[in-house]
Amino acid sequence: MQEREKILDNYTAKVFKNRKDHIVQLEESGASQEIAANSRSVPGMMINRGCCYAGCKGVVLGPLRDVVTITHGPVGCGFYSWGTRRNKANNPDGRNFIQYCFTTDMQESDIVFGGEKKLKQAIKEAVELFHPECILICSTCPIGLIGDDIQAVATWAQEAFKIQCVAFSCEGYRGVSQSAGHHIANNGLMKHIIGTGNAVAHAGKHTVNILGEYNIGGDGWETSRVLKRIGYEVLNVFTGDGSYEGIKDSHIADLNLVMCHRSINYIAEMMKTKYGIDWLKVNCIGIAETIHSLREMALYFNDPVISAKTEEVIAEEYAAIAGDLEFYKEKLAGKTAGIFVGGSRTHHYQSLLKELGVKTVIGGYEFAHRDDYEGRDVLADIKLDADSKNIEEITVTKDEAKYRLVIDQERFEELKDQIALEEYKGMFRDMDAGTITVDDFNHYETEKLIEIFKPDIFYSGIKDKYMLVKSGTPSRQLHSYDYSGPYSCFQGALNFARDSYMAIYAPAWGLIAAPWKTTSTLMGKIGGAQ
Ligand code: CFM
Repeated sequence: MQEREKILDNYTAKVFKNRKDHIVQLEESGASQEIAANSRSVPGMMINRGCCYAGCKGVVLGPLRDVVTITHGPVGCGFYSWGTRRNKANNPDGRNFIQYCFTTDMQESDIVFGGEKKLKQAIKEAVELFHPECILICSTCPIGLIGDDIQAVATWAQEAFKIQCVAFSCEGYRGVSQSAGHHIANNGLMKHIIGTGNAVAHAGKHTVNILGEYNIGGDGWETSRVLKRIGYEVLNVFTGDGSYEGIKDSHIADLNLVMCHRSINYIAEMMKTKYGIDWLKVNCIGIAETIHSLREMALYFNDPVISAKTEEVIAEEYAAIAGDLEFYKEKLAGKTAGIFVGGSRTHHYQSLLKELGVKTVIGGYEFAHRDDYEGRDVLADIKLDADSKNIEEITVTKDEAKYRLVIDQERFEELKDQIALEEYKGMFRDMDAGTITVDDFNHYETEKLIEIFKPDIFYSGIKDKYMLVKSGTPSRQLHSYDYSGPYSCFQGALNFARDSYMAIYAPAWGLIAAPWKTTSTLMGKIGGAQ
C-alpha cells in the first residue's frame, strides 16, 4: 500500500471522499499533480488553520507599526492576536504601537444593543492617547452577525478626528481560512492607502518594495541589509516593520519583490495595473535561492554597477558563513524532514534543507491555493466556489498621473523568459517523486505521517508542535521560529542550520523512553534467610 493510501485508509467513506483529493504523493519529481485546496475543512477535525480575522489583522495589517489597529469584538480575539507572531518592528519616529492590544472588548449587552458606540469611544480614546495618523478597524465574528456598520464609523472618525480610518469586514467566518483575510486586507490597503502619498520616483536609485515579508524574527531586516549593501533602496516592506506613512508612497518603487506569494499576490498584481510596477517572485530563504533571486534582480535592472556589486556581496556574505556551515552540513547530511506551515514557507525552506543535505519527505500547507502548489499556470482553471465568491474582488485601473514603466514591453517580454517576472511555478516543481503533500492537514494525518516516514525533524506550526514533541520527533516551529531567527539570506541560513542541528542533537531525545521500559524498577530483597 502506498503511503497515501495508508493515511486515507482509516477514514469513513464521507471523510475519505473529502480528504483524498487533498493528499498527493508525487509520481514524478517536479511534475505537477492536481490537488484540492482552499476549500472548507471537515467539521470536527483538529486542523491547523486560522480564521479570516487572523489573516487580515494578524498577518497583513498587524505588523504596520505606526497605525492603531482596533479589534472590534470580544476581548479574546484581540488578546489571541496580541504579540504572538514575532513580526518585529523598530521605533524610528516614536510611533510603534504594535506592542499594544487595542480592542473594544464587546460584552453581552453590546452584542444585544450594538457596538458602534463602543467602537467610536475606543477610537476617541486611541486618538487622545496615541495621536495616530491612521486607525484600522478589524471586525470579528459577532460584529458581522449583529451588523455593526464599521464602515460608517470609519467615515465618522475620519471627519471627527481628521485622520485616516479604514474598516475591514474580516469576520472570522468569512472564507475558509486566514487566506480570505489576506485578500480583504490587500483590498483595503490598495483602495485606501497605497499610492495616496505625493512622493516622486527616485530616478536611477533602483528602488524596491519587498512584498509578503513580515519580518518574523527579523527576516525582513536581514534581507534589507543585504539588498542595501548591493545598492538597492528598500522603500517599504509589506508589512514587517512597515509603516502607514511609508506605504502611502510605495507606488514610486521600480520593482516589487514578492516573497510570500500567497498573502500578497493581490497587491502585486493591482500595483502593476495601477502604477505599472513589475513584480518578481523571490525567495530569500536558502543560499542558492537567495543568490538566484539577487541575480534575477540584477538582470532586471541591467546596471553594471549593481551587477558587479551583487557578485561582490554574494561572495562576501557566503565567505562569512561558509566555515561554520560546513560543520552543520556534516551533522545534518542524510537526515529527513517534514514541513507544514501556512501558505508559502513549506516551499521556501525546502531548498535550504536540500543544501544542508536534508531531504523533505513530507510537506504541506494549511491554506494555500492550487497555484501555490501547482504554479500560476493553473489560475485560469480554478473554479471559484461560494466561499471564494464571498470575498470582494476589486478592480483597479491605471492611474494616469502615477503610472510609470521602468522597462518597456519588449524588454519585459524578453526578461519574462529568463526570470520569475510575474511568475510563480509553485512548490511541486521542487519536490521529489514519492514525497507526500497534504493540504489542510489535521492532527490525525500528521501522526500517521510521522509513524510512516519517521522524519528526523519536523518543521511545524503552533498547534501541532507539542503533539510532535510528545511523539519524540524534534520540532522547530516555522511560524515564529521559536524565539530565534532571522533565517533569511546567508546569515539566516546559518542560524537555521544551527537551530536544526540543536533540535536534532538535543540529548533529551535519548531520555524519552520511560525508565520502566528499559530497566526493571521493582527493587527488593528475598528475605528469610540469614
Ligand atoms: Fe505568507 Fe507568512 Fe506563510 Fe502567511 Fe501565516 Fe506566517 Fe505562515 Mo504563520 S504570510 S503564508 S498567514 S509566509 S503567519 S509570516 S508563518 S502561516 S507560511
